[in-house]
Amino acid sequence: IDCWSDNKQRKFKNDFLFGAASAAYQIEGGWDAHGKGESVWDKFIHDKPSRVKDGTTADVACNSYKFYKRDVEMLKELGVDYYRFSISWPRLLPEGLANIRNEIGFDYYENLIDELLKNEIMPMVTLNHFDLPQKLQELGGWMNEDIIDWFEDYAKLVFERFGKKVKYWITFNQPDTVCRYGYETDFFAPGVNQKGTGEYTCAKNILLAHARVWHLYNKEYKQKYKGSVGIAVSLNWFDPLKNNDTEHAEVAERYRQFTFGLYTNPIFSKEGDFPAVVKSIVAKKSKEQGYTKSRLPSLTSEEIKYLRGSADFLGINHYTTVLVKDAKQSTHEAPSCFDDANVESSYGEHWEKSKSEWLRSAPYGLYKACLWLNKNYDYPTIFITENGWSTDAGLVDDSRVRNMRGYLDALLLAIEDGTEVLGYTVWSLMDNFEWTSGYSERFGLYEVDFESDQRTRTARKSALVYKQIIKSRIVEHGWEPKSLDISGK
Ligand code: PNW
Repeated sequence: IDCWSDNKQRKFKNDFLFGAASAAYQIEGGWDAHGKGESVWDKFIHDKPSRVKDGTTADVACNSYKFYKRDVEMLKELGVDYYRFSISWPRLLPEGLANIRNEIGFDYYENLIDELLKNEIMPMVTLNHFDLPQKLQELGGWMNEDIIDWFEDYAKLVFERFGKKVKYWITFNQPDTVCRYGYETDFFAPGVNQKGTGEYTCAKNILLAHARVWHLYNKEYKQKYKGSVGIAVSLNWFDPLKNNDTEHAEVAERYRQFTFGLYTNPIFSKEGDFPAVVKSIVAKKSKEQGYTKSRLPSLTSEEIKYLRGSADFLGINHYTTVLVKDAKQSTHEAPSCFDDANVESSYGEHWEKSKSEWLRSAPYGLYKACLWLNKNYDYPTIFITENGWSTDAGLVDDSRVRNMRGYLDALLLAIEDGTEVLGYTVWSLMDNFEWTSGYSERFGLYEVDFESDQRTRTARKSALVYKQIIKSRIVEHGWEPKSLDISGK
């Protein structure tokens, strides 16, 4: 029980939606099957396998390309309302552009969607979850503004084919992660490592690509299909290291703007544009560093208008809380987006540790993040598009259960205080390829045996607990499953 709990029994309303998430590259495998093109992640890892901690690849992963029906069966076992998955752009358009289409790829997603609908599970589809077609990267990827057209062409083909069956769309998963780790550094694909400008240039183009596709849907499909289009942003909470300290509070706020604010301010704030504090700091540092203009590109007044309000909902991928203080003498390489933000981060001493270095359990952060969004963006419509926990392999995952209950409690409080939340999505339905951590960090409600040809999936304890929460719509801390058999057969 959390210290801020008052023992009042809160309940999720009947129309509150529960889901589970995955992403194409992390689960599908079939990396070159039946005409699929190469993605930046295929190339990133094939070129240098040592980039992955355990030396594994996602070439087969969970083999959902073959076993997607089993995935739907699991979703059915859990009793979720929706499944958040992503489409691999290079599986549909092997070279990224609309001139060459891989019909087998379209059929794969059609089959998956039909299987979901047959089981009364709504598809929530992410158009791009990190796996950009490599051919487009060779043309500059997110650094080339032509990509706004390319992304629109891709989205149009997807809406034409699946618009009738899919009501929830997400343009991008964590554009912040793509730009910061893929373009500013070489930690993630495509590993461009352009310090000082990589993140900002990428951010502008990816935001405009998002807005283009929201406008496209709004104009051409909204009336007909009545769906909604949002964006999923990495939105952890940043608290001041020292509470009740004005300087620390300012630093935490600055860091919020340098991380998620860069992406949410242009779309969800009343004034639009990149956050004022980011604009002024980057302009000032750029000048000191001898640049002729700010490393942060400016947005024209038309672009600001075009971006503002260009989402039907805000998807938040929320995992943890980080405590920050000013770095004073920056320890970060300059110029870089890290030097611009200039903070040092740490975690609460007593926060439970997961298997991932960056992930500690601090549910109150979700509550605070929601209140911040309400205050700054006037009660936006929110989906929790990801929340989860990593462990070692093993079916009894009590730490995941604790974490999930804590975050759902926090969410209930945020809702009680007026937050407009449509649904909650667990990351992840099953263990999968955790990017550069390979299979060493398990996020699944279902364990996957990566040694077996069948990639056998088995429910963990947390799967049974989640099933019970969905059914009862309350978070019962003492509840224990009678057995680990979820199938009920
Ligand atoms: C998300 N952080 O990434 C991604 O959307 C998923 O594909 C991924 O598997 C999952 O979370 C677990 O990592 C994140 O440092 C990566 O706070 C890093 C952070 C958060 C989310």
